[in-house]
Amino acid sequence: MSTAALDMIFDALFTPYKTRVPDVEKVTKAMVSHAIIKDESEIVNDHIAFRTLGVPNLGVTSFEKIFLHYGYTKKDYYYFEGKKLDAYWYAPPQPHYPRIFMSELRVQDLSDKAQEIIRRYTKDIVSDPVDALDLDDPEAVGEFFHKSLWELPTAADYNALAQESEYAAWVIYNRYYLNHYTISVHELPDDYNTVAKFNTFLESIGIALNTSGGKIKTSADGLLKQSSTIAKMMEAEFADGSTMEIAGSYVEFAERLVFPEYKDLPKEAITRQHRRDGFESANADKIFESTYNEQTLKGK
Ligand code: OOG
Ligand code: NI
Repeated sequence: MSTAALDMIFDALFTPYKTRVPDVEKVTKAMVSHAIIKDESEIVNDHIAFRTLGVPNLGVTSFEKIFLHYGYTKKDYYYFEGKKLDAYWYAPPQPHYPRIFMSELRVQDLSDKAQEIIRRYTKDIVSDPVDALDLDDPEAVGEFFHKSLWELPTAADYNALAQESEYAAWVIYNRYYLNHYTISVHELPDDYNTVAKFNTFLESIGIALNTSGGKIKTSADGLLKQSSTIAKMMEAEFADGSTMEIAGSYVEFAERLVFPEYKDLPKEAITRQHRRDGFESANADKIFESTYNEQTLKGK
Protein backbone atom coordinates (compact mmCIF):
# COMPACT_ATOMS: atom_id res chain seq x y z
CA MET A 1 0.00 0.00 0.00
CA SER A 2 1.64 3.22 -1.06
CA THR A 3 0.32 6.60 -0.02
CA ALA A 4 1.88 8.20 -3.10
CA ALA A 5 -0.60 6.10 -5.08
CA LEU A 6 -3.46 7.36 -2.89
CA ASP A 7 -2.35 10.95 -3.58
CA MET A 8 -2.50 10.20 -7.31
CA ILE A 9 -6.00 8.77 -6.94
CA PHE A 10 -7.19 11.94 -5.22
CA ASP A 11 -5.58 14.05 -7.95
CA ALA A 12 -7.46 12.02 -10.57
CA LEU A 13 -10.72 12.77 -8.76
CA PHE A 14 -10.06 16.46 -8.21
CA THR A 15 -8.99 17.48 -11.71
CA PRO A 16 -12.38 16.81 -13.38
CA TYR A 17 -14.22 17.94 -10.22
CA LYS A 18 -12.64 21.41 -10.35
CA THR A 19 -13.54 21.76 -14.01
CA ARG A 20 -17.13 20.68 -13.38
CA VAL A 21 -17.65 22.86 -10.29
CA PRO A 22 -16.44 26.46 -10.85
CA ASP A 23 -17.42 27.30 -7.24
CA VAL A 24 -14.33 25.34 -6.08
CA GLU A 25 -11.94 27.81 -7.69
CA LYS A 26 -14.16 30.79 -6.94
CA VAL A 27 -14.06 30.03 -3.21
CA THR A 28 -10.32 29.25 -3.18
CA LYS A 29 -9.43 32.45 -5.04
CA ALA A 30 -11.59 34.58 -2.75
CA MET A 31 -10.02 32.93 0.31
CA VAL A 32 -6.57 33.90 -1.00
CA SER A 33 -7.58 37.45 -1.95
CA HIS A 34 -9.19 37.97 1.50
CA ALA A 35 -5.96 36.63 3.10
CA ILE A 36 -7.85 33.77 4.76
CA ILE A 37 -5.23 31.38 3.36
CA LYS A 38 -1.96 31.91 1.49
CA ASP A 39 -2.62 29.18 -1.04
CA GLU A 40 -4.89 26.26 -1.80
CA SER A 41 -2.65 23.75 0.00
CA GLU A 42 -3.70 25.24 3.35
CA ILE A 43 -7.29 24.09 2.89
CA VAL A 44 -8.03 21.02 5.03
CA ASN A 45 -10.38 18.62 3.23
CA ASP A 46 -12.77 17.27 5.86
CA HIS A 47 -14.32 14.62 3.63
CA ILE A 48 -15.33 13.69 0.12
CA ALA A 49 -18.49 11.87 -0.99
CA PHE A 50 -19.58 9.34 -3.60
CA ARG A 51 -22.96 7.96 -4.66
CA THR A 52 -23.63 4.39 -5.82
CA LEU A 53 -26.48 2.13 -7.02
CA GLY A 54 -27.52 -0.83 -4.87
CA VAL A 55 -27.64 -3.54 -7.55
CA PRO A 56 -25.61 -6.78 -7.79
CA ASN A 57 -21.88 -6.16 -8.39
CA LEU A 58 -22.15 -2.39 -7.79
CA GLY A 59 -22.97 -0.30 -4.73
CA VAL A 60 -20.96 0.24 -1.58
CA THR A 61 -19.63 -3.32 -1.28
CA SER A 62 -18.02 -2.94 -4.70
CA PHE A 63 -16.87 0.68 -4.56
CA GLU A 64 -15.54 0.59 -1.00
CA LYS A 65 -12.92 -2.03 -2.01
CA ILE A 66 -10.88 0.75 -3.60
CA PHE A 67 -10.54 2.72 -0.38
CA LEU A 68 -10.31 -0.30 1.95
CA HIS A 69 -7.33 -1.34 -0.18
CA TYR A 70 -5.67 2.00 0.62
CA GLY A 71 -6.15 1.60 4.35
CA TYR A 72 -9.50 3.30 4.94
CA THR A 73 -11.59 1.87 7.82
CA LYS A 74 -15.36 1.39 7.53
CA LYS A 75 -17.17 3.21 10.37
CA ASP A 76 -20.84 4.02 11.11
CA TYR A 77 -23.93 3.13 9.08
CA TYR A 78 -26.68 5.67 8.25
CA TYR A 79 -30.18 5.03 6.88
CA PHE A 80 -32.28 7.57 4.97
CA GLU A 81 -35.81 6.24 4.85
CA GLY A 82 -37.40 8.99 2.75
CA LYS A 83 -34.59 9.12 0.20
CA LYS A 84 -34.24 5.30 0.17
CA LEU A 85 -30.51 5.38 0.83
CA ASP A 86 -27.94 3.58 2.95
CA ALA A 87 -24.57 5.15 3.73
CA TYR A 88 -21.33 4.55 5.59
CA TRP A 89 -18.39 6.69 6.43
CA TYR A 90 -14.74 5.65 6.26
CA ALA A 91 -11.86 6.91 8.38
CA PRO A 92 -8.62 7.66 6.51
CA PRO A 93 -5.35 5.74 6.93
CA GLN A 94 -3.60 8.96 8.01
CA PRO A 95 -5.19 12.09 9.48
CA HIS A 96 -4.25 14.38 6.59
CA TYR A 97 -6.42 12.38 4.18
CA PRO A 98 -10.13 13.17 3.95
CA ARG A 99 -12.84 11.01 5.48
CA ILE A 100 -15.14 9.40 2.89
CA PHE A 101 -18.96 9.41 2.90
CA MET A 102 -20.32 6.70 0.59
CA SER A 103 -24.02 6.23 -0.04
CA GLU A 104 -26.05 3.66 -1.95
CA LEU A 105 -29.53 3.76 -3.47
CA ARG A 106 -31.84 1.06 -2.06
CA VAL A 107 -32.99 0.09 -5.56
CA GLN A 108 -35.23 -2.70 -4.20
CA ASP A 109 -37.31 -0.04 -2.40
CA LEU A 110 -38.16 1.87 -5.61
CA SER A 111 -41.25 1.34 -7.79
CA ASP A 112 -41.19 -1.46 -10.37
CA LYS A 113 -40.84 1.14 -13.10
CA ALA A 114 -37.74 2.79 -11.59
CA GLN A 115 -36.22 -0.60 -10.78
CA GLU A 116 -36.80 -1.72 -14.36
CA ILE A 117 -34.93 1.33 -15.70
CA ILE A 118 -31.95 0.88 -13.37
CA ARG A 119 -31.76 -2.86 -13.95
CA ARG A 120 -31.96 -2.38 -17.73
CA TYR A 121 -28.87 -0.14 -17.67
CA THR A 122 -26.90 -2.31 -15.23
CA LYS A 123 -27.94 -5.86 -16.22
CA ASP A 124 -24.76 -6.53 -18.20
CA ILE A 125 -22.56 -5.96 -15.17
CA VAL A 126 -22.30 -9.64 -14.23
CA SER A 127 -19.15 -9.40 -12.12
CA ASP A 128 -17.81 -6.75 -9.78
CA PRO A 129 -15.89 -4.26 -11.97
CA VAL A 130 -13.62 -3.31 -9.05
CA ASP A 131 -12.40 -6.94 -8.92
CA ALA A 132 -11.10 -6.52 -12.46
CA LEU A 133 -9.07 -3.45 -11.46
CA ASP A 134 -5.41 -3.49 -10.44
CA LEU A 135 -5.94 -1.45 -7.28
CA ASP A 136 -2.20 -0.83 -6.93
CA ASP A 137 -2.25 1.04 -10.24
CA PRO A 138 -3.43 4.58 -9.39
CA GLU A 139 -3.80 5.48 -13.05
CA ALA A 140 -6.21 2.59 -13.64
CA VAL A 141 -8.17 3.53 -10.51
CA GLY A 142 -8.28 7.19 -11.56
CA GLU A 143 -9.71 6.18 -14.95
CA PHE A 144 -12.22 3.85 -13.34
CA PHE A 145 -13.99 6.72 -11.53
CA HIS A 146 -14.78 8.40 -14.83
CA LYS A 147 -15.44 5.44 -17.06
CA SER A 148 -18.91 4.31 -18.10
CA LEU A 149 -19.96 1.05 -16.54
CA TRP A 150 -23.34 1.37 -18.27
CA GLU A 151 -24.78 3.16 -21.30
CA LEU A 152 -25.57 6.85 -21.26
CA PRO A 153 -29.27 7.21 -20.25
CA THR A 154 -31.97 8.56 -22.55
CA ALA A 155 -33.59 11.82 -21.41
CA ALA A 156 -36.88 9.92 -20.92
CA ASP A 157 -35.27 7.39 -18.56
CA TYR A 158 -33.41 10.15 -16.71
CA ASN A 159 -36.62 12.13 -16.22
CA ALA A 160 -38.62 9.07 -15.17
CA LEU A 161 -36.00 8.26 -12.51
CA ALA A 162 -35.80 11.88 -11.35
CA GLN A 163 -39.54 11.93 -10.72
CA GLU A 164 -39.13 9.20 -8.16
CA SER A 165 -35.55 9.64 -6.92
CA GLU A 166 -33.39 12.62 -7.84
CA TYR A 167 -30.49 10.66 -6.36
CA ALA A 168 -31.11 7.82 -8.85
CA ALA A 169 -31.13 10.26 -11.77
CA TRP A 170 -27.91 11.88 -10.51
CA VAL A 171 -26.04 8.56 -10.36
CA ILE A 172 -27.35 7.15 -13.64
CA TYR A 173 -25.81 10.19 -15.35
CA ASN A 174 -22.85 11.25 -13.15
CA ARG A 175 -21.74 7.79 -11.92
CA TYR A 176 -18.65 7.81 -9.64
CA TYR A 177 -17.70 11.45 -10.29
CA LEU A 178 -16.72 13.14 -7.05
CA ASN A 179 -19.95 14.46 -5.53
CA HIS A 180 -18.30 17.03 -3.26
CA TYR A 181 -15.27 17.91 -1.25
CA THR A 182 -15.52 19.72 2.07
CA ILE A 183 -13.58 22.64 3.51
CA SER A 184 -12.88 22.29 7.26
CA VAL A 185 -13.77 25.78 8.44
CA HIS A 186 -12.64 25.25 12.07
CA GLU A 187 -9.07 25.17 10.72
CA LEU A 188 -9.36 28.72 9.36
CA PRO A 189 -8.42 32.03 11.02
CA ASP A 190 -10.74 33.36 13.77
CA ASP A 191 -12.89 35.61 11.57
CA TYR A 192 -13.86 32.65 9.35
CA ASN A 193 -13.69 29.58 11.59
CA THR A 194 -17.39 28.80 12.03
CA VAL A 195 -19.96 27.78 9.43
CA ALA A 196 -21.99 30.88 10.34
CA LYS A 197 -19.05 33.23 9.69
CA PHE A 198 -17.93 31.33 6.61
CA ASN A 199 -21.46 31.35 5.14
CA THR A 200 -21.49 35.15 5.44
CA PHE A 201 -18.21 35.27 3.55
CA LEU A 202 -19.51 32.83 0.89
CA GLU A 203 -22.64 34.88 0.29
CA SER A 204 -20.58 38.08 0.11
CA ILE A 205 -18.71 36.61 -2.86
CA GLY A 206 -21.93 35.49 -4.56
CA ILE A 207 -22.07 31.79 -3.65
CA ALA A 208 -25.61 30.35 -3.43
CA LEU A 209 -26.12 28.06 -0.43
CA ASN A 210 -28.41 25.06 -0.01
CA THR A 211 -31.30 26.26 2.18
CA SER A 212 -32.92 22.87 2.85
CA GLY A 213 -33.38 22.64 6.62
CA GLY A 214 -31.77 26.08 6.94
CA LYS A 215 -28.38 27.20 5.64
CA ILE A 216 -26.63 25.73 8.70
CA LYS A 217 -27.27 22.06 9.48
CA THR A 218 -26.45 21.28 13.14
CA SER A 219 -26.12 17.81 14.70
CA ALA A 220 -28.20 16.88 17.77
CA ASP A 221 -25.11 17.20 20.02
CA GLY A 222 -24.44 20.66 18.53
CA LEU A 223 -20.87 19.65 17.59
CA LEU A 224 -21.11 19.16 13.82
CA LYS A 225 -22.24 22.08 11.69
CA GLN A 226 -22.40 21.88 7.91
CA SER A 227 -23.43 23.96 4.91
CA SER A 228 -23.14 23.41 1.18
CA THR A 229 -23.39 25.14 -2.16
CA ILE A 230 -26.15 24.40 -4.63
CA ALA A 231 -24.89 21.97 -7.27
CA LYS A 232 -23.64 23.38 -10.52
CA MET A 233 -26.07 22.83 -13.40
CA MET A 234 -24.42 21.21 -16.38
CA GLU A 235 -25.42 20.78 -19.99
CA ALA A 236 -25.85 17.02 -20.36
CA GLU A 237 -26.15 15.11 -23.59
CA PHE A 238 -28.41 12.05 -23.55
CA ALA A 239 -28.37 8.79 -25.50
CA ASP A 240 -31.16 10.06 -27.76
CA GLY A 241 -29.00 13.08 -28.69
CA SER A 242 -31.12 15.55 -26.73
CA THR A 243 -29.54 17.91 -24.22
CA MET A 244 -30.77 19.19 -20.88
CA GLU A 245 -29.34 21.03 -17.87
CA ILE A 246 -28.89 18.63 -14.97
CA ALA A 247 -27.26 18.85 -11.54
CA GLY A 248 -23.54 18.13 -11.27
CA SER A 249 -21.44 18.35 -8.10
CA TYR A 250 -21.13 20.84 -5.24
CA VAL A 251 -18.90 22.04 -2.38
CA GLU A 252 -19.48 21.56 1.36
CA PHE A 253 -18.25 23.34 4.51
CA ALA A 254 -17.90 21.65 7.90
CA GLU A 255 -17.21 22.83 11.42
CA ARG A 256 -16.27 20.15 13.94
CA LEU A 257 -16.38 21.51 17.46
CA VAL A 258 -14.11 20.39 20.30
CA PHE A 259 -15.70 17.85 22.69
CA PRO A 260 -16.73 19.47 26.01
CA GLU A 261 -14.10 17.47 27.94
CA TYR A 262 -11.32 19.14 25.93
CA LYS A 263 -12.70 22.67 26.03
CA ASP A 264 -9.85 23.96 28.20
CA LEU A 265 -7.07 22.64 25.96
CA PRO A 266 -4.90 25.38 24.46
CA LYS A 267 -5.71 25.95 20.79
CA GLU A 268 -2.32 24.66 19.62
CA ALA A 269 -2.89 21.33 21.39
CA ILE A 270 -6.20 20.59 19.63
CA THR A 271 -6.01 17.88 16.97
CA ARG A 272 -8.54 15.81 15.05
CA GLN A 273 -9.23 13.39 17.94
CA HIS A 274 -10.40 16.24 20.18
CA ARG A 275 -13.15 17.20 17.76
CA ARG A 276 -16.54 15.66 16.84
CA ASP A 277 -15.95 12.93 14.25
CA GLY A 278 -18.23 11.09 11.83
CA PHE A 279 -21.47 12.37 10.32
CA GLU A 280 -25.09 13.09 11.27
CA SER A 281 -28.08 11.58 9.41
CA ALA A 282 -30.31 14.64 9.85
CA ASN A 283 -27.60 16.94 8.44
CA ALA A 284 -26.76 14.56 5.59
CA ASP A 285 -30.44 14.19 4.66
CA LYS A 286 -30.54 17.90 3.80
CA ILE A 287 -27.08 18.05 2.22
CA PHE A 288 -28.11 15.40 -0.34
CA GLU A 289 -30.61 17.99 -1.59
CA SER A 290 -27.78 20.19 -2.88
CA THR A 291 -28.33 18.38 -6.19
CA TYR A 292 -32.15 18.32 -5.98
CA ASN A 293 -34.39 20.51 -8.17
CA GLU A 294 -35.91 22.33 -5.23
CA GLN A 295 -32.45 23.84 -4.63
CA THR A 296 -30.96 23.95 -8.13
CA LEU A 297 -33.99 25.59 -9.73
CA LYS A 298 -34.12 28.38 -7.15
CA GLY A 299 -34.03 31.75 -8.80
CA LYS A 300 -34.56 30.30 -12.28
C1 OOG B 1 -23.91 13.23 0.41
C2 OOG B 1 -24.73 14.06 1.39
C3 OOG B 1 -24.31 13.88 2.85
C4 OOG B 1 -22.63 14.80 4.61
O1 OOG B 1 -21.54 15.34 4.82
O2 OOG B 1 -23.42 14.50 5.53
C5 OOG B 1 -23.00 14.50 3.19
C6 OOG B 1 -24.33 13.34 -1.03
O3 OOG B 1 -24.87 14.37 -1.44
O4 OOG B 1 -24.10 12.38 -1.77
O5 OOG B 1 -22.21 14.81 2.37
NI1 NI C 1 -20.56 15.80 2.93
